[in-house]
Amino acid sequence: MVNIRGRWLRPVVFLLAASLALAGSAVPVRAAPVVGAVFLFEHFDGVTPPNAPAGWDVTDVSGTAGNWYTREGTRYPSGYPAHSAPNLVYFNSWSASVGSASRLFYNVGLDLSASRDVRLSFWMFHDGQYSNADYIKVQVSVDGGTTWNDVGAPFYRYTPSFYGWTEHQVDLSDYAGDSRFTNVRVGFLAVSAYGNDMHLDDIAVYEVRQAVYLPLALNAGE
Ligand SMILES: [Ca+2]
Ligand SMILES: [Ca+2]
Repeated sequence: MVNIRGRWLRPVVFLLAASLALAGSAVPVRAAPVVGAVFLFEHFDGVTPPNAPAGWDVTDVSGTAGNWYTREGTRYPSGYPAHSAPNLVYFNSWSASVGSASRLFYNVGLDLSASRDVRLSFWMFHDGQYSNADYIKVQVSVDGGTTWNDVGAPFYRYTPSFYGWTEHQVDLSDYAGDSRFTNVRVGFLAVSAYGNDMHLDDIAVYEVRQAVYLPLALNAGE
């Protein structure tokens, strides 16, 4: 059972309630997108730091100084809690020399073949301390982890005058809805520019269902 901690259940319940409240209007209501199947949700809170949860692996892509670890709260900058307590996962760009790169990836293939609209979301801690261009790229492998493709734009750690968690989303629909996509691995390539560390938490891969129409049958019997 995937623990989604009510994060998405609340909006879904709200939308259902809103649809029911409008049922008497007899006008079809188009609701906002809602979450369907959840293929992966990782909050990193079930392990003792610095260990990684089951299924998660790390590989160096450039140099060997880069590493990913779990931790209670941020390291550099220090003193900020995880997005979901107690743990987050971080890449050591504060320690690893410029250009060091390591991939954190879920080494279990996801079957996205039956879902058309799939997204990856995650929370990233941004800080305004050093303007160094440390960044993370989402990557996908469909051949068991041999080759990896970049998906979407990079996410830079540095954000002027800001210290906090931001949710990011990446569209994985190019890797879903086709029989080729029964074994999809997702990863995060971190590249150091020797600024602060890069911290992530609450990584999810899920299906989005669009265009929920009000069932007119709700009005039957009135
Ligand atoms: Ca390493
Ligand atoms: Ca967490």
